[in-house]
Amino acid sequence: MEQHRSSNIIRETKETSVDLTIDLDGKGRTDITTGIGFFDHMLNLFGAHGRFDLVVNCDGDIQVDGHHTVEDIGIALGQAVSKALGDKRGITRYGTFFLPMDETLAMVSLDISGRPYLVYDAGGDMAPMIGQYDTELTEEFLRAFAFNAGITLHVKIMYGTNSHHKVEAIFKALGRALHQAVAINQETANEIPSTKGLL
Ligand SMILES: [Mn+2]
Repeated sequence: MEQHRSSNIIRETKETSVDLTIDLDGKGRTDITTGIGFFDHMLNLFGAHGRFDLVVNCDGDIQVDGHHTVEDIGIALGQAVSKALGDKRGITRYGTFFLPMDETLAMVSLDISGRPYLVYDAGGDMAPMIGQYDTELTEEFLRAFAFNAGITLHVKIMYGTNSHHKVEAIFKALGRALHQAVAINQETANEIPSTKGLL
C-alpha cells in the first residue's frame, strides 16, 4: 500500500503571497519560484535530498529585501509538513544527518516532537549575501519552519569556509534528516512514537 502524505498551504499577507504543496512520500521532484535565485536553489536541494515533491510559488516584497519571502515560506513549509503528518502515527520521529560539502561539514538533528525549538550555530562568520539572498535569513527560515512544524531542530556548521557551501549543506542535511524522521518505521507502524501517546 503506497501512501502519499501531502498538503497544500496558501498564505496571503500584505507582504507575501505563498502557495506551497508538499508530498512527503514523493520522489524529490520540485518546482520552486520565490523570486530569490539562491533560495530557489536551496529549496530545490531540500526537496531533492528529502525525496519530497515540493511546489512553491511566492510573490513577495523582494523590492524591500528577502526577509518576508524567506520567513513566510518557512512558515508555510512548517505548516504544510505538520498538516501532511497528521497524527504522526508510525513515523520514525527522529532524524540526524551529517552532510559534507567539499571543505564544509553540516549537522542537522531533529525531533518531530510537537515542541518547537531551534538551536542554530553557524560556526562563525559568513558572507552577508549569497547572490540576492541575505545569509542571515537562514536562521529566520529555520526558526519559522521549526516553530510551525512543531519540530525540535538543531543545526550546526561543524567547520568550513565557503558560505555557499555552508548554507547549501544545511538545506541538504535538513532534507535528509527530515526524510529519516518522517519515514514510517515498520516495527511501530501503527503507533504514535511517544510514551505519552501524543506528539
Ligand atoms: Mn550550490
